Amino acid sequence: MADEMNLNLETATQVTSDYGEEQIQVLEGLEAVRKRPGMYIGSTDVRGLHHLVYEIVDNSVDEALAGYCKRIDVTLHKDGSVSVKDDGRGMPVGIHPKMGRPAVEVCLTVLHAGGKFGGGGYKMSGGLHGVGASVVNALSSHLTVTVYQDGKIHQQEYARGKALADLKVIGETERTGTTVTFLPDVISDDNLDGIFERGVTFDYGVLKTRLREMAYLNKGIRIVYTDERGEDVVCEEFYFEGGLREFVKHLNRNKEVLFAEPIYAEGIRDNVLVEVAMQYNDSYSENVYTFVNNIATPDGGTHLIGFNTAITSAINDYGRRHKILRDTDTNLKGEDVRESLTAIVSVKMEDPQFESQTKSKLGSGHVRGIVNDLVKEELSTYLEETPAVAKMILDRCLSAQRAREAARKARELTRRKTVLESAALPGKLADCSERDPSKCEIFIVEGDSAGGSAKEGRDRHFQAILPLRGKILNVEKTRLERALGNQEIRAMITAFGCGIGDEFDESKLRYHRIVCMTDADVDGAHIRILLLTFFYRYMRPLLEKGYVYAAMPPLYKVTKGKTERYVYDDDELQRLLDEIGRDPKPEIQRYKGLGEMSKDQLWTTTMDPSTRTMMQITPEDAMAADEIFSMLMGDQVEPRKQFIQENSDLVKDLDI
Ligand code: TSJ
Repeated sequence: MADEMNLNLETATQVTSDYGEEQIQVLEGLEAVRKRPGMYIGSTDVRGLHHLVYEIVDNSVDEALAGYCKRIDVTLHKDGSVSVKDDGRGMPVGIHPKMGRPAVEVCLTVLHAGGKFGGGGYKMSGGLHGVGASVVNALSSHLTVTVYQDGKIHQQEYARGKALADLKVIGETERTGTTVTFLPDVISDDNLDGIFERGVTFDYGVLKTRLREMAYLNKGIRIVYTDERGEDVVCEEFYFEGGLREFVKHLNRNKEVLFAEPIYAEGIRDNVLVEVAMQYNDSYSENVYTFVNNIATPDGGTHLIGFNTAITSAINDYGRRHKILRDTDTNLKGEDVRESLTAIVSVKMEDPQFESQTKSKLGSGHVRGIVNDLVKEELSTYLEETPAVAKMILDRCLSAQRAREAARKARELTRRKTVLESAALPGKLADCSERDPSKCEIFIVEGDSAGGSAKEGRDRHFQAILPLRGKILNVEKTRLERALGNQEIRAMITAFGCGIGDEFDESKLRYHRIVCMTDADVDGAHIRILLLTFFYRYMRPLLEKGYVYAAMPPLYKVTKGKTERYVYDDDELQRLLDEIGRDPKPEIQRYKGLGEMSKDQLWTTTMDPSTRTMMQITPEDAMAADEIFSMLMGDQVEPRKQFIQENSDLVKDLDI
């Protein structure tokens, strides 16, 4: 590590005695980048284009991490170029001893010449590509670097990686810093030798998300993002004093949280900087995001393992010490302590090792112990010092543990039933006589009375009826896992015959149309949301293959003289009244539930394939339901009530 720069140059040039030869090697290096851009930036589409910006911004972020830069400006210009400006020390302009050229020029023209210039500081960011500024230069039709240093402004320009002239002093200044402006080499009619696909341009939102993430991951850095391309200039500033703490709050912004301030730990050990923020919310999902050198590691790795082990052990230890976990209780598992948890684990280190080619999983072994030790110590201290929060966390984890146990038992029950095969069909199921699944339909009907009408009204050759009692959702909180323990849900699983989750087997499905038939009111919508959420999480292929439908029962029956008309919503009712007239008064019957319809009415309006309307439900519909479900099942009753009242239409129309 003593002089990474020299080392890199040696590999890049091999023969270092002769300046001319070095220059030739340098040019060949950048030619290689233009020949195989994908090897350096992944692709030449819009994603590759954005990588250029990240690559340059990383240099300024490194300067900030070294403690010398407070603000970074990123500006998209009208001509397609982009500027990155920082207020750091300014790139070194002195002559590089081996290359005999200014260090800034070496950095921008020699492949892999990034990193250190002899001084202190780490190359922390840019783990994913980290290919260096010279690659960006090689892939830009034009690039200008400006260095503000020691009272002078230095500038040099390049085209496709080659210097157009020597670095020159162009003026005087009081400030310090570095600005790079570059125009990506995009193919066009005027530029057939370009690199990037025709028509690619910077996406405001994509860059915004990444720059904001950078600001969250590096507390105290101010990133000012300006888009000058439109008629109005757009400018946004990202600055988070709390860093990861604010990141976690942002991720939890739409959820109830267990305690207001995220738990935060930070420390540096063996040259590895570790930062962690965590906060529980009222959902039942786990959201733990990990980063190495500001790059996401979606497949986790040693830092994640260290974190998981640490929180599991710290929470168990606390529970034992304070007798919240009794001697007879089993230890909480990792999944119990991570349910409802939102957390960020960020490590910054030199030379991280990855397990996969895509760098999505950290492999460096020593990081496991470092993160584990630090998080365990800090979290244990926090729990001891904050007993009220500790109690809430333990309660939450214990309830997750109980739910896990219940879910296991429920799964065993349903599994046993599928093993017993058709003999175990639920007693309430009125099955059809047809055995070819492609001809069979099953109506899931809310309530026993509607179930009764449906059983009488159906065509028993191909239509099966499974009545559900509307009870499922009257409980304040329902975990899906707990729903699995519910008799009605179990009846559904056995009736369908196709199993759930990992054991799902489409070939065993007994009906190719699964129709949710619920009342057109809030309770009905509620039940439908549970059903869709359940399908979405445990039987998603059903939705993907288009097997799931919502029945469309009418809201009104309008009778005038001898004509009867069924009406499906309020707008339609008004239109009909306009059409047939309101004098003499037509008789309007409003159906409050399916149970109010006679068997014949139910057949004609909702079940008869030749007259009914049904909505096929897509996985996207179900996903929306799943999200709403999480909100509806939140801890607080009031927001839920309010949501249902305000959105009864939306809830009702989820499947439309
Ligand atoms: F590399 C680059 F051209 F892409 C680029 C570098 C672009 C931008 C916008 C900024 C930078 C940059 C580099 N900002 N700050 C620095 N800092 C240094 O290069 C630097 C300065 C001083 C010392 C030292 O040890 O004295 C060391 C370094 C690495």
